Amino acid sequence: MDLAELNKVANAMVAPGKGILAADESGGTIQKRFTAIGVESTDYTRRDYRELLFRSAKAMTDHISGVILFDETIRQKAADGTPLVKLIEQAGSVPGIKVDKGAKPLAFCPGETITEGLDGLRERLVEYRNLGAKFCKWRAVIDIGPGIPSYDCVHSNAHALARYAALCQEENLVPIVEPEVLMDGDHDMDRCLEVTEFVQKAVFQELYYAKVKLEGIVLKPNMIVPGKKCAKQVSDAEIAEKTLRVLKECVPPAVPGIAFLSGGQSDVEATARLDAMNKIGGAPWKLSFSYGRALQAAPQKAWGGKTGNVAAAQDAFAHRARMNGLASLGQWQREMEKAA
Ligand code: 5MM
Repeated sequence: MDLAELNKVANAMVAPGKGILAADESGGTIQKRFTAIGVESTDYTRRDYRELLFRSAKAMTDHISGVILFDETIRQKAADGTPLVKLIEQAGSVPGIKVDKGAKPLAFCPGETITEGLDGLRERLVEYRNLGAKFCKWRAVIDIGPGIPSYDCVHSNAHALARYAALCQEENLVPIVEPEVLMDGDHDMDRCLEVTEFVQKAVFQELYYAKVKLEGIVLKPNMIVPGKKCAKQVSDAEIAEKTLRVLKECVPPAVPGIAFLSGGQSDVEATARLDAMNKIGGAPWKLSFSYGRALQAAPQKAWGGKTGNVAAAQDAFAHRARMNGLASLGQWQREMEKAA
């Protein structure tokens, strides 16, 4: 393991004014996104859509530090034959890859999942490295509901995340460690806080046992928010304050950066809350983004599968990338959204 190299890549992934584009939707998820905009999901439409994102020169160069790809995408070529990975590299961005095989039902834990993909992972990492990946991603999913999450679910997922992260570092790939506490449901903000704290503590304990070097990871957590169906919603300021409070309790300062997931927040909400955290300031790690939906909802809508809409989709993507880049510096203003 070359820790200096891992640390260099991790720092590049959370470079000031930049963040990560999560474009690693698996087949089922991208189909759902395309269905919502009336586009059939085929090899070609998926390629065309992702190519338009990666060819958004200004967005990619100025505000996207890295891109998380899906297995299909890391092997795909643009319409002119250039590998999509090359487009990302040419923009000065770092290619990465989702290596988990998805969340599957956890035995004896109804309603809960365990993320799978450890079998054969060492060999897959070697292949992804040869295809150009510099970092990886593994997402654990923790749902909140009556009687859940269970200790088994939290512990099993934390253990799997740690085993994945150790394998990545052995192969000189930076692991994005993503324990996502879902915001579905009607639980309040305090319940999200309590569960997130439990999950983060478990994850960092397992990372320690697995000998993972924290200087060579990027953490991708949820923010502390009330469930979508909770009657009591709260201000961006409160979300920012509580999210920082929990993360300071759990995340050692050796971690170079925290790149949040958006998790179903609207795109402007995800930006406003990241900005609010950076405006508070004083955190020992960089606070950035690794958004999927919050970066892509607008370009997907603008594109709608039509070649004539590519420029409009790229403009929409560039706008969201810039807004989040500013939020990662605490320099975003709501009026900038209206102006656009
Ligand atoms: C882009 O969405 C990712 C892939 O999801 P599936 O494996 O279900 O297809 C997802 O892992 C994503 O990287 C994170 O959940 C963050 O995305 P959001 O949309 O929550 O910012």
